[in-house]
Amino acid sequence: MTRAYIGLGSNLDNPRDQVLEAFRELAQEEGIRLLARSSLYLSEPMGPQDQPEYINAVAAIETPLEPLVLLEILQAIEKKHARKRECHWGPRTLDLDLLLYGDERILHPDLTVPHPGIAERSFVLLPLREIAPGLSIEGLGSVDELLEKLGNPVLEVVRDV
Ligand code: 5RU
Ligand code: CA
Ligand code: CA
Repeated sequence: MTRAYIGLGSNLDNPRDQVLEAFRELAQEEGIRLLARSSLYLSEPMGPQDQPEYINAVAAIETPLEPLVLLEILQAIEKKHARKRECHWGPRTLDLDLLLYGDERILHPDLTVPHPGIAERSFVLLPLREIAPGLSIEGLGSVDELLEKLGNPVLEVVRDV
C-alpha cells in the first residue's frame, strides 16, 4: 500500500461543488482509501490570468494501485465532470493531479511525480500542509520550508457546508 496525495482544482460550473463531488468519487473508487481531505482554498489563477479564480484542495489516499493505473482513474473522474481540453492551462471544471506517490520519483511520458511546479504553488502547499503537517518531499525539502520560500502565503478558506 502506498500513501499518495491528489491535488484538486476547479474554476468552472460551481467549483466548490465540483471539488466536493470529486472527493466523494475518489472515496468510492475501488482501490482508493480516502484518508483525509483538506479545506477548500480560494485562489487567484496562476499562469494565464484571464480566467476565474480557483477552488483548490488536496486529498490524502492510501492505495495498492500502481501510479499509472491511479492516473487513469483520476482522468476518468475528470471526464465525468465534463472536462474539456480547450486550452493548455485554461479554465476547467475539474483538474486532478497526482502530486506525490509515496517517496517515488516518476519520470514517465504521461506522468511526472512529484508533480512539477508543486514547490511554487501555494494552492497546493497550503492544503497539503493542512492534512500532512511536517511532510517532506523527496528532493525538494519540507512543505514548511517551501512555503517559507514563497513568503508564507495566505489563502482564503471557503466554507464547504
Ligand atoms: C503556471 C503557473 C501554470 C502555475 C499553472 C491552477 C500553474 C492555477 C489551479 C490556481 C493553473 C497551471 N491557479 N493555474 N489553481 N491551475 N490558483 O489549480 F498552476 S494552470
Ligand atoms: Ca493542476
Ligand atoms: Ca492536471
